[in-house]
Amino acid sequence: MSFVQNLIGGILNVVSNVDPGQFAPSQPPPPRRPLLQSPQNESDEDRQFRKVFQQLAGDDMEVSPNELMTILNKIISKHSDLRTNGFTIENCKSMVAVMDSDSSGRLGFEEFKHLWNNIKRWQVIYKQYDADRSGTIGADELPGAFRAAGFPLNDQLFQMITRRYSDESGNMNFDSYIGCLVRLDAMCLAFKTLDKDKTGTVKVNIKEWLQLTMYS
Ligand SMILES: [Ca+2]
Ligand SMILES: [Ca+2]
Repeated sequence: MSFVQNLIGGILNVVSNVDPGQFAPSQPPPPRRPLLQSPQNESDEDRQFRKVFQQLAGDDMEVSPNELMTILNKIISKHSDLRTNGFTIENCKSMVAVMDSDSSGRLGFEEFKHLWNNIKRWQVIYKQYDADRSGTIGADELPGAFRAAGFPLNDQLFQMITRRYSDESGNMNFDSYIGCLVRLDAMCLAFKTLDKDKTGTVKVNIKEWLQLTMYS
């Protein structure tokens, strides 16, 4: 067998005993609506969030990868219990790409709110599952944390994720953890969207495959 066949065979073995029906990706953001036209029944919290968003996004009313990086790094500097080397521009570009449902290259209000709510929820889980209070998620803490986030993966997938997102000792920093979950959540959501008849398999053509894998 060639290297590529081996590689693909390996990936299929890892993925084949995972039931996508068990995954609980977050709900997709609702369709875009005019930003300044705030709905009548908007809650105080939503109104507050809209104001914050307007400040963060600047005149174009959209959050670019650079703006996202600034925001996230400002926030984590206030949380000493979250160990991180800081969010990199690559990480932020990737997060914007997978969350950018209208392909504008930046995050509009609903897209950003969706990401924001997920980060808030995942940050609580991170602290909760950092059992030894090291500020990182160790390989032994990872399965519990990801299950709590709605992703009961199998051991092989957890090993793959550790290899890709953790340091050499198997510890995952907060920035990698968020980057990984944003991607996992978006990919599971994309799968569910493509798997219209809920058979657990999807059929994609090369154009769809490349759109999904290259803009991420
Ligand atoms: Ca967008
Ligand atoms: Ca830990």
